[in-house]
Amino acid sequence: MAETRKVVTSVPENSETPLENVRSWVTPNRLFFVRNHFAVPELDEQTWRLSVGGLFEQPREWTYNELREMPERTVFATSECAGNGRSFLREKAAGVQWGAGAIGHAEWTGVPLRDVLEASGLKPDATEILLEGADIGSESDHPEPMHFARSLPRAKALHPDTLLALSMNGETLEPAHGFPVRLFVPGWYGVASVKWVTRIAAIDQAFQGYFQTKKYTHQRRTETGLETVVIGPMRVKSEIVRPRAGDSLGLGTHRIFGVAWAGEESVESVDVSTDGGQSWNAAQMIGPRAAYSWTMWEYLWEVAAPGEYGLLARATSSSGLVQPAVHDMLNGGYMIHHSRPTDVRVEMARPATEPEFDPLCYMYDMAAFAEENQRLPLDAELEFSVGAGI
Ligand SMILES: Nc1nc2c(c(=O)[nH]1)N[C@H]1C(S)=C(S)[C@@H](COP(=O)(O)O)O[C@H]1N2
Ligand SMILES: [Mo]
Repeated sequence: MAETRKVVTSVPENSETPLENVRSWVTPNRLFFVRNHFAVPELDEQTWRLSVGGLFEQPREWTYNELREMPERTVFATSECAGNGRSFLREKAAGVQWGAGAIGHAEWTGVPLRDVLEASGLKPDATEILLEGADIGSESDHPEPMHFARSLPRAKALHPDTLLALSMNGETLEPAHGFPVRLFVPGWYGVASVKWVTRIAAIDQAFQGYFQTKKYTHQRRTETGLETVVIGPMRVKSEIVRPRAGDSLGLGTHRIFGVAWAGEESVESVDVSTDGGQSWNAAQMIGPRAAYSWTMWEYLWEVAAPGEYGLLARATSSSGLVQPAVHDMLNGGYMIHHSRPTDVRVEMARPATEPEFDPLCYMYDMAAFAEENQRLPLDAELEFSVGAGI
């Protein structure tokens, strides 16, 4: 049976990427995690309309074909749900109980949001761009039905890499991932990337929507106390993919393999500890290292004594931000990016079971992917995603 997403809740669908089987830089669409608050709206590309209104010189409406005729741009980027890893928190937090797999990495293609905003003459006094999805529903603390909606600060909305995405990994968006058109905000937690977009409004006040102010916020300490902040850029984080927590290994050499990402930045390095954080060793980076994109890494661990081992990985971003050791309680049930131990047992008698695989096969997978999509060699493609970020 073909591999599928790991279902956390089925109505609405919330499902994880089967992270433990990741072997390629790009996550296939059918395995890419899904985070839905409400039922997937049934949209038809013939009748779909995008209304652009508010602080514009010429408010207008777009059809799907009009949007498709605009110049396209492609960005490789990782998307992580802000609640990813919530089930591992010692103090249970409300919300979907995600494991580690509410994350994926894809090639996103679409029309820069900026081009659509400029086509309508965005007024200088617009401070935020509000995007609304066609999906509608209620939450336990908000019984009135509402659309999923979020705003972006003007600067991020105008960044050329912020896309009204039409395709993912060279394929038309799946309904679950936002067909026909979704916003994609590289480097930001998934919540910013509004799916099934049907309405855009330019506004001059802070948007007060439910998913902007009641959910998907965190606290920050200021000189005068605590301040509520809207969730934005993804934090630096790594994840050990193999071995898995609870595995029993034999004596010998083991390949510790994982991924790391750093929001709008690229990953500079990953360090691995096999003694619960007392000592650290540099991991080997595998494949591309680019802004917005996750990077694969490995560390060859030679273990000569049986026992219980706590494996840890710690990523550092290109600007020197380091993954923290503990969860920041001010983040609540979001932005869970500390190094989480992967506890394994090493036994005297057990033979090494981890199948050997050559790092070159990762490179091969990427080349095959690019070829299959009849694109340029992947290293040329990557120039698109190496943005400065904001
Ligand atoms: N319209 C709409 N957009 C949405 C959501 C949603 O429920 N409705 N969920 C958001 C959240 S919290 C995340 S993490 C991402 C998930 O995108 P994906 O399902 O394509 O992985 O979509 C975001 N955009
Ligand atoms: Mo999310």
